[in-house]
Amino acid sequence: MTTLTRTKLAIVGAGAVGTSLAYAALIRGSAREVALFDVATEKVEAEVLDLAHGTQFTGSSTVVGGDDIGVVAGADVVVITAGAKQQPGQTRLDLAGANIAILRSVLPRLLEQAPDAVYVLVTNPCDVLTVAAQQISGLPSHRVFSSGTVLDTSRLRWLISRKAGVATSSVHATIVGEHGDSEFPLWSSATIGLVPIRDWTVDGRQLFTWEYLEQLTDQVVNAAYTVIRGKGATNYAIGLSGARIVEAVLRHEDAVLPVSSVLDDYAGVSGVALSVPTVVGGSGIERVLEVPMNGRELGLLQDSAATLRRSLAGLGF
Ligand code: 6V0
Repeated sequence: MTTLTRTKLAIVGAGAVGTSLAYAALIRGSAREVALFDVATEKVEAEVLDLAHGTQFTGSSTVVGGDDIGVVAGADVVVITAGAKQQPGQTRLDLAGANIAILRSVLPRLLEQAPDAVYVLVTNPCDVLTVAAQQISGLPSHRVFSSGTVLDTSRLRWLISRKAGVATSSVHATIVGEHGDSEFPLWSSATIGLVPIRDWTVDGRQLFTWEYLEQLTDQVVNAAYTVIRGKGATNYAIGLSGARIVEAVLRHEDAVLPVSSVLDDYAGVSGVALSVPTVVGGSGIERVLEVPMNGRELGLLQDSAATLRRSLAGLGF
């Protein structure tokens, strides 16, 4: 995959997530230029050098960066990964106050440098931060959204593919709602190939019983906690998820991805950002898709929206 036009991806925050995104974007050729900005001078300069030293093997991409916000100038997409991350035992919503303060300080300066960019929030709690970023920046909601449940959906598809013995790309199942504890899968529309997941059988035996689907849901919801317990951060899969989203924008793909944007009367939900299948293209959010949901799923979506609304209200949004 190569990108022929001049495209620039700016990444704010050169920590575990930002650098993994840069690495994934360089290898995948997601953008012609990748720029990393971080306030930690030595760290960002070292990360840029280490990435640059490998560009002989990454096609025509270049990588630049530093502690001067000017490095993001003219970016087409800005991905924000700066901020505090979950410690063992913390939920994503616990991070909101500190990370909104970072947004308030950095967003106005980013907008000066990259006034026409599409802004993608990865920092957690990414749904809450999307509403905050939209209000702080005044950007139209199609230009500021979050990676939402793209990562969680990838986790779910991997689990299903392993059980069914098919390629991950042949699994069509999506996690929607908060990127956090109230997220849930849309089982009513999940298929493996063209087969509804509940009809998938091996030797005449149903593989995906309700009990098993519940276990899969728990594994996805708890995936980040499991990884963080073991290695302190999740970074590779979110790096790849971020690169995929960036490509959808820079290549004007109109790809359907479960990103999170501020909704306007979506199944009765307004003013809250949460993930639902969304067409992502050159303008950012091209269209939020109405998808079939059964009564239970609609109820879970309302519950997830209510969780986020309470969190936003507590933060003065
Ligand atoms: P990290 O490794 O601590 O890196 C954070 C970086 O942000 C550090 O290098 C800081 O110096 C930098 N930083 C802090 N303030 C600023 C600022 N004002 N301007 C520029 N840089 C700044 O954290 P990590 O990379 O592991 O995680 C970053 C965020 O991503 C956290 O909030 C995570 O919770 C979140 N994640 C979100 C995911 C998602 O799916 N949305 C997935 C994984 C992690």
